[in-house]
Amino acid sequence: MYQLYSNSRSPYSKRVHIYLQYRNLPYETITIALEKLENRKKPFIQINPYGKVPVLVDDEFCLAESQTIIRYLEEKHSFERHFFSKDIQSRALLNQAIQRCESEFCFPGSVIYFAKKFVPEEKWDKNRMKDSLKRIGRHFDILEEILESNDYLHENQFGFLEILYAPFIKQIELMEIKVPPFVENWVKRVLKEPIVSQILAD
Ligand SMILES: N[C@@H](CCC(=O)N[C@@H](CS)C(=O)NCC(=O)O)C(=O)O
Repeated sequence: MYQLYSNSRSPYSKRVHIYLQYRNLPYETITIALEKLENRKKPFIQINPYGKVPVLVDDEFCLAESQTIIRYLEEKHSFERHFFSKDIQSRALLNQAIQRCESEFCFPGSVIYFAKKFVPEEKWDKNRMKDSLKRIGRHFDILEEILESNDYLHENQFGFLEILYAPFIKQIELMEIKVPPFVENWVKRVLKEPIVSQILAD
């Protein structure tokens, strides 16, 4: 059985919970109390020297980084509808979209989210937040073009990308970002997926 080092408030951990349950893979959760800085102390720091959750343990093998964990599990198991197609260009396009999800949405989104949630307004880095908002706006315009003629981002099926985006699009209201109509419907569709809604409920 897999073990997942995780924290219930961590969006990156939630990605892996969604994936494991979507794929029906048995696992146990080991909670790391970030608020008590357990992630910065032994034994966790020996498991991931960067002190971040999630980390997957597969027997003796430890792996950090949410999208790397999902990719590892997807490559290890042979599922009927694999997230990675056999076609090299389709795989490359998925990799491109994964990269853009991280750098053009999740990263700038976190800048806004963490400021609004944890930092008093007088200490906000407003220029950085404005720049992040601009980047997300451009990213959404690009997603909007895809979603005008597709229900999902890659090969028109719920998949890897939706799992990566899910915990972050759940926070979209707090980020106060203008969301174009097709993206808005996609957000609703993704958050309504039974496993997604169950894991993101709390
Ligand atoms: N790129 C990493 C990011 C992981 C991450 O930032 N985890 C946060 C929780 S959401 C964490 O453990 N933060 C603790 C810290 O940085 O001290 C991934 O995709 O897994």
